Amino acid sequence: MENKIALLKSALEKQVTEKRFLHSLGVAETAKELAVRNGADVKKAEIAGLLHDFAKNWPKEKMIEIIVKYQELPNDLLEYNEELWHGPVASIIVREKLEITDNDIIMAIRYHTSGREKMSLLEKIVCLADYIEPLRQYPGVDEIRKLAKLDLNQALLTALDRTITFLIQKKSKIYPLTFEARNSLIDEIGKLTEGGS
Ligand code: DGI
Ligand code: FE
Ligand code: FE
Repeated sequence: MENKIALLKSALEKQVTEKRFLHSLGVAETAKELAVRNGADVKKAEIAGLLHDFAKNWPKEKMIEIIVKYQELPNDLLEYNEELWHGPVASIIVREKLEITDNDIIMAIRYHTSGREKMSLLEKIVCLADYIEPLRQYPGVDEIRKLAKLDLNQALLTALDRTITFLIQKKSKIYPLTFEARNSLIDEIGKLTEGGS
């Protein structure tokens, strides 16, 4: 297994910039920690965290080629920001080229940027780890880091709020799955609060 991780690391290193590689190592470590804290599969978290940005530095044309060739991603993806493409593309490539067969890992990679309705535990972990790995810096990151130690859903909700606010300020389009992820988290948080205390 450690050998497998080492192989995946060297495959990743060939695809991305040095900076992106170090970010990916950070996401893998942070995803492992979040998995331990939240009772998820630690190995799956590590692999998904490591590979989530596998296609991040690919040219636009190469990403479009994969999206069109495999026809298994939502058709409207190409109508939204290019920044959303690398996760779905990576989810196909790791399966086809790196022999990752685990669907939980594949989906966590696929939805790490956009989120989606009713995200799995592993999807939440990878998405949040991406926001808070040690090398990440943006206003508000420390608050999300603190929340992540207390409550995965609240931390992810705060992170998505920040991204949505940031996109609105930029007058950018927003992919509907991001809204669906946020709405769904609010429902889940509500249900958990009703059930408790
Ligand atoms: O790949 P990373 O830089 O590590 O992080 P990421 O995969 O979360 O995505 C980067 C950017 O994608 C983020 O700065 C915001 C941008 N983006 C553009 N359109 C959307 C979007 N993010 C979400 N969640 N939803 C969008 O519609
Ligand atoms: Fe990404
Ligand atoms: Fe990332």
